[in-house]
Amino acid sequence: MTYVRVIGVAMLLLASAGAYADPCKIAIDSNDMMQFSAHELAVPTSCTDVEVTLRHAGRLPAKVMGHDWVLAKDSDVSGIVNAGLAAGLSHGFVPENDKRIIAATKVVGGGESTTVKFSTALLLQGARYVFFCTAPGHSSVMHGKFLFGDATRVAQAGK
Ligand SMILES: [Cu+2]
Repeated sequence: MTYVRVIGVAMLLLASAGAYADPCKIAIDSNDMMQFSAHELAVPTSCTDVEVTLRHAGRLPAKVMGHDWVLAKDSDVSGIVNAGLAAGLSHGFVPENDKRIIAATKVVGGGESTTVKFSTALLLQGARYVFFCTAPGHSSVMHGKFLFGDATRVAQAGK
């Protein structure tokens, strides 16, 4: 039963990831309505590196509806968002050299995409990670869970 559900979710993930068959490479879309295409992302613990590609399927420019993809611990999100606001658009709403940030893309506008690659060496299996957009006001809607391993929780969330 669990096995079947895991396969179902895996197929959904593959479908949303398009050409990516590698489970260590994730694609996520965003749009002009301040939305990510997924609220939960998962990579297996066998991934030593993870590559995340953020696409913006909308039309609005980055300064109006720009999005980025930032990964951090749940408890660090609000601190990073506030520091990102202070950093401003010229820094992609991401504070420089901030140790709390596990990974961050640049900000993209409509029709653009960007990719970030990061090591999983610092990720702990079972710890709570959150991905979010640091553009002003976006993180309350544009956020989701990032799971390192733990396929059971992924299967449950996929229902
Ligand atoms: Cu955004």
